[in-house]
Amino acid sequence: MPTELPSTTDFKYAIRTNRREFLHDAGVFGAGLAIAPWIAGVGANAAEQTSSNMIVHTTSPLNSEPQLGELTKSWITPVESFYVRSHAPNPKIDPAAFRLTVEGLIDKPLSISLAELSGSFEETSVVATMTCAGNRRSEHSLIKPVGGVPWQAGPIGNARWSGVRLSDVLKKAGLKDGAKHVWFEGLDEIAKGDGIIPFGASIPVRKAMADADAMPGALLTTKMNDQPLTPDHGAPLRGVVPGYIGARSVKWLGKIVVSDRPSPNHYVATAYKLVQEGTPIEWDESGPLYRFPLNSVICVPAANSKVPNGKVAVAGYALPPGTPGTSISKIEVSADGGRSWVVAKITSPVREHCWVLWKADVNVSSSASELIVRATDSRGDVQPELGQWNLKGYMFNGWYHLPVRGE
Ligand SMILES: Nc1nc2c(c(=O)[nH]1)N[C@H]1C(S)=C(S)[C@@H](COP(=O)(O)O)O[C@H]1N2
Ligand SMILES: [Mo]
Repeated sequence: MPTELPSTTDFKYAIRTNRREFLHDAGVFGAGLAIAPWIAGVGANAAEQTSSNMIVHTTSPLNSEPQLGELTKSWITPVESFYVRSHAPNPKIDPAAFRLTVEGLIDKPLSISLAELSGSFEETSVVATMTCAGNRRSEHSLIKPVGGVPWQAGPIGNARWSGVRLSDVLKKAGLKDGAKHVWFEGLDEIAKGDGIIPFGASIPVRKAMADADAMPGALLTTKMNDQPLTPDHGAPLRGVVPGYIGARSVKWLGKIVVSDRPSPNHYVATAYKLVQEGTPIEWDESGPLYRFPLNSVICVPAANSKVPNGKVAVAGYALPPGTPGTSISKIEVSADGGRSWVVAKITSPVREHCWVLWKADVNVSSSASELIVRATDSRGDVQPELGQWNLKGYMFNGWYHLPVRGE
């Protein structure tokens, strides 16, 4: 197995080489056999299957993702099928005593109860996709092993989030000159080194204030799919930042700080960055991740299914990048290793910061060993053929390969 990335300037080539070497060393590389057999189900070994049909990676804290086939059943993901990614057990919060505090570079510090929040600010809802930066992490490990929860392609979901606009709360507090970043702090207690830290995030003030008609820059939410937030998803209050990786949408939100710089919290200052070696210098050189990348995944049929020779019904999701105003414009599926592509039919609404669901009838020959999907966004950007390996296994968005067995 390769232990280091070649120091070539052609990173794409390096990845391909490593992937081949990996397969070769693992004894499964053969002529015409691509990476497919390894993709689905990778990392599932340690995970536990529950009656709720979720793949549970860890129980305390809970880290779980749905079976892919569940995801394409509905554009809005039911809460029961929505992944959970928590760094510590759910904090116990008394909603009656709960206060959200707002401090920092503002004119008027605030301490707001849940009743005051819903009573003083206009309620609004948005449909937005939440996805973990570690979605598809198990595919990084095919190139070179990475640590962390071995997510398959299920830590993603689309929900209707209801609450108040963050911009309205910041306007009430009054932003001072020099206010550039908004920090969020959760009420959870994460053991880190010798101490306990909360989960934290931050977003630029400009993003917080960037409300469009149908799309707020960020929301402080109390409901998910028109029901009160569940403890796993951050009750009683969570931030939701459309277009950004899930890590910026802080659950159990207790504190907001307005600052001239990004949050020094571990999950902004160190984690959630793209690094290769992970040297202290490299961490310092890298900026925090914000927007999620263009992506697409095949959810049906299940991995390693036997598919008949002839037309096969294929379905999945595609996510536009978190670039403002960008939506999905095309999804293509190939059953011949990328030589020819069938354009899929989009079966859901098409919006910025939201996934689309799609389906396609694809002609599969008896020799086919995999199906591939790739998406194109409204700016004309196409998903890259190869995912870019990084130490923490974030943002994997290479063409998705689904292994199948032709008849
Ligand atoms: N307070 C707090 N907020 C958090 C987290 C956390 O561990 N603690 N995890 C983050 C990460 S990494 C993701 S991907 C999303 C997951 O949201 P979900 O569990 O509601 O799906 O929550 C984010 N917000
Ligand atoms: Mo995440």
